[in-house]
Amino acid sequence: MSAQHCILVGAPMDSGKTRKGCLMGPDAYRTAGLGDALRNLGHTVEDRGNVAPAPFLPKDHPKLVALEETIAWTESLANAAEAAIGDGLPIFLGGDHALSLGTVLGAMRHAETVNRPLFVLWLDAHTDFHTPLTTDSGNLHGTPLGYVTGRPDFDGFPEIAQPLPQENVAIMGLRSVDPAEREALQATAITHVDMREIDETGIARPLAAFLERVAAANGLLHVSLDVDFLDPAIAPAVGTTVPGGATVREGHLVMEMLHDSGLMTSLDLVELNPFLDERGRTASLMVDLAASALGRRVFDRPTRAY
Ligand code: 5AB
Ligand code: MN
Ligand code: MN
Ligand code: MN
Repeated sequence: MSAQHCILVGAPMDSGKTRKGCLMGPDAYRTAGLGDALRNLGHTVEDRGNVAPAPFLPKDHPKLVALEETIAWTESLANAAEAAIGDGLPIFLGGDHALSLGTVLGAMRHAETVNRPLFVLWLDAHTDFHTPLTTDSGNLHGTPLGYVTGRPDFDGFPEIAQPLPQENVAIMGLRSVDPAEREALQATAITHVDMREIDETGIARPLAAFLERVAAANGLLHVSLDVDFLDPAIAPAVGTTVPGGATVREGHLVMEMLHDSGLMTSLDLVELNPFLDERGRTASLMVDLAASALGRRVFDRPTRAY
């Protein structure tokens, strides 16, 4: 992949759940040296600063956490994402995973404009396939894949004119799926790869198969990397830790394959909660993973103790 114009877009969104701290994520990535890491790989880097939510009036809801604020972020992030994807390779610095309600919507709008199909790779312990009606926790960071694939009951959110086709979505890293999500997902054509399958066959095989489909369709590829895709022993800075996640090498291998494919057109880094980190190790690991996705090779990597 040749030199890219990388566009950093901060999304200090914290409304997708009750536990606070993800709003510090964009500054943690900047502090951990994301911009320089990408520049050292020969890319140009433009930091557009942080997005703010559209104006909103908070209301109490019997179940959903910060619904109005999350809708407001979805509106502003969809606009920021649509604009940035037309200008280069945006990297959205979260912020919790509810930010993908907006970034994927923006990517969908851009894909429609350039008349190419959008594919989404979701690297996560969770499926994030709830609707506002099926969620038990009321945390909307568990809903973005439900929203963009056109599931119902997202009242008040921007209308999804043309949902993302189920065949264009792959979720990898699964190990915590709620019963309602499991039942709904099983009835879809969404590719879902759990940790058992990754243990048995490795992550390279299902990923290569998905990337081949993206390439064959001349698709755009949005990648959404949730910190909890990684094992909490190596990535503790996340509210929703689930043991048994991806290793450092599995994470890097995914990113290296994405780079070699040349297919990735936008990237979310989500759910980092710097308040829960240990001496910045999770932020640094996420920066290293992003660098691998932008061409850093194993033999170029600085030695670093995680
Ligand atoms: B994350 C859970 N399914 O709905 C829920 O971290 C967890 O963006 C959602 O993947 C986790 O609250 C959302 C139990
Ligand atoms: Mn997630
Ligand atoms: Mn998750
Ligand atoms: Mn199934």
